Amino acid sequence: MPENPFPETAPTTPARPLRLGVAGPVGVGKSSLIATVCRALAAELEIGVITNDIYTDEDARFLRSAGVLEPERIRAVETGACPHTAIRDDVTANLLAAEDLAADFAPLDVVIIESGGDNLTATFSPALVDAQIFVLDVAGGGDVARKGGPGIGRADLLVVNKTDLAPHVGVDVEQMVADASAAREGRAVIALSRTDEDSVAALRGWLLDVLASYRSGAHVAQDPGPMAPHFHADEDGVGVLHSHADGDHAHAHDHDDAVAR
Ligand SMILES: Nc1nc2c(ncn2[C@@H]2O[C@H](COP(=O)(O)OP(=O)(O)O)[C@@H](O)[C@H]2O)c(=O)[nH]1
Ligand SMILES: [Mg+2]
Repeated sequence: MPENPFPETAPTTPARPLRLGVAGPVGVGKSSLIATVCRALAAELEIGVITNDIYTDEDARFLRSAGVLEPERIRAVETGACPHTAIRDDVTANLLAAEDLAADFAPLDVVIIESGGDNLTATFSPALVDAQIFVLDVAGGGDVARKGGPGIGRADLLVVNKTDLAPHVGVDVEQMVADASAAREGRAVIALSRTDEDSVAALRGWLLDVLASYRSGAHVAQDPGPMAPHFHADEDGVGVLHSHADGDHAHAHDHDDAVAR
């Protein structure tokens, strides 16, 4: 083939794997969803996983024991007291882990990054992930989807998880999905249960579509926006109210307002 005289106009094939974030509060089923995705796609995609735990590598160990990937393909980043910082404000540790995985297991198709998940509004920086899933579960209540927040409103995909539990917790899944869709102005919503094959197929199809769009150069990483101000303990066990407004990269904890525990 003759050399392209206009290389800058040539379609660009991304040189690195798609990075996919999975965020949402503790217990909504993020690790289980990642295990489900790995199971559904392991035969056709090369996948690596990074977990973000506060003090442990619990999520990484769960995923290794699920046996869905070679254990070495699952890496843990320990984030300290403020896990959302590592996915939004200072993403260095996660970027290094993603690059190491991509180098060690080249060529990878997808690196999935699970957030530490302590907060309803934590979102990934578009500097870290190309696309992100926000996960809610029906057991958290049918009205959560209506309450909004950056992840619920603007993540690339919202998953309403554990739909098999809906009859037991009195939640109307269709209504919850309709509320979520309204809050998201048409962005994708999937009602998922790991025991419902059709819903797993929908999730699988969504990821393959995003991957195809990423590879074609058409996909643009979106920023759902900064998380809401929130309150939690810092490294010294002192309660602090703080925000992650864009530009707040110093992530200063205002100890004047600190509340001793
Ligand atoms: N009934 C039901 N339980 C689920 C489903 N997915 C996850 N779980 C359970 O929810 C709990 C929390 O799941 P986990 O993946 O650790 O949540 P994470 O903290 O968001 O990573 C575990 O006991 C899982 O077995 C599901 O589709 N249906
Ligand atoms: Mg987890």
